[in-house]
Amino acid sequence: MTDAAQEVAASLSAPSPTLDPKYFYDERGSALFDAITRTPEYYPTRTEAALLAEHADAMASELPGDLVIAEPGAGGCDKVRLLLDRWRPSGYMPLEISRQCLLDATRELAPRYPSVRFSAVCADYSQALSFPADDLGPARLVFFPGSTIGNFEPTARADFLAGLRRLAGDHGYLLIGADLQKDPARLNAAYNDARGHTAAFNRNALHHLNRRLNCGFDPDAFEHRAFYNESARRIEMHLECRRDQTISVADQRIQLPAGTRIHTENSYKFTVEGFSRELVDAGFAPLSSWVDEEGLFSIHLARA
Ligand code: AVJ
Repeated sequence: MTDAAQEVAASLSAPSPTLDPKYFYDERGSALFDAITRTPEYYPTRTEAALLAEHADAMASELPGDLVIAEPGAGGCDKVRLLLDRWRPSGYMPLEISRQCLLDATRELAPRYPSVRFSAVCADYSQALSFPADDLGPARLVFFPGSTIGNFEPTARADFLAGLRRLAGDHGYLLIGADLQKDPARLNAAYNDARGHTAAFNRNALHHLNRRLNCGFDPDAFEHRAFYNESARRIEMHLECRRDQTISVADQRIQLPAGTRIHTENSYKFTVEGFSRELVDAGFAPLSSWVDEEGLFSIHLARA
């Protein structure tokens, strides 16, 4: 029996059933996430890209000339292109769990940037953090865009930021995106897009588990629920079961009575000040942050 099966069985049979957001991301899930980022409602991706484009020079002016960019969870290596174009770093180190993603992206990218030394690392986040920087070589800039940091619970987030500090090394840097607290209506819209891509993305976790672990979910019997929890300052995504279901995983049968909600994701929202404090707590010295005119999204540059 696989670790994944055990993990899923345990989290689904808990009094409040949950699934790890990592189960969103099979091939279809990544394509659906891509579709989400192009909906009019989902502002984070395009706002962050605009901030990077507008301030790339200002960012570079606070960094040493000789730099290696390390990107945990690089995926398709899309966002870093802008930095490779503008900064021409001496190296780029994508760390990505999906071997295929890593190969496709680096094969496409590397020939376009002959002066950038590519060192692709196939590893998940937790392993990614144990690649210490060479303190004699170029400074390492850890790039963690997209407000992916918002997926971590507060304690895990503190640990992860401390891990990014280790990955950066003692003369390294961190460039990280953090989505901001705002009008709940705006947030609710971003996670309930009219085209239904977010709903499909949420349900895809069940399709993925059916395929991988043969769970026997009926994904269409689940309703997408996403809402801003104002006191916890996070978007919560759930899948609400419309009728009684029994699924099976790791030789266990798990009852999901009608009305059961599986909590699939938290996406925490920050303030610039609050996030800067978290960076300090993780051992970083914040240098600058950039926010768009509407105050939707922030990018933070910090020194180790
Ligand atoms: C990839 C975690 C940043 O939280 O906004 C998008 C994932 N979930 N729509 C986010 C997501 C639903 C996204 N992150």
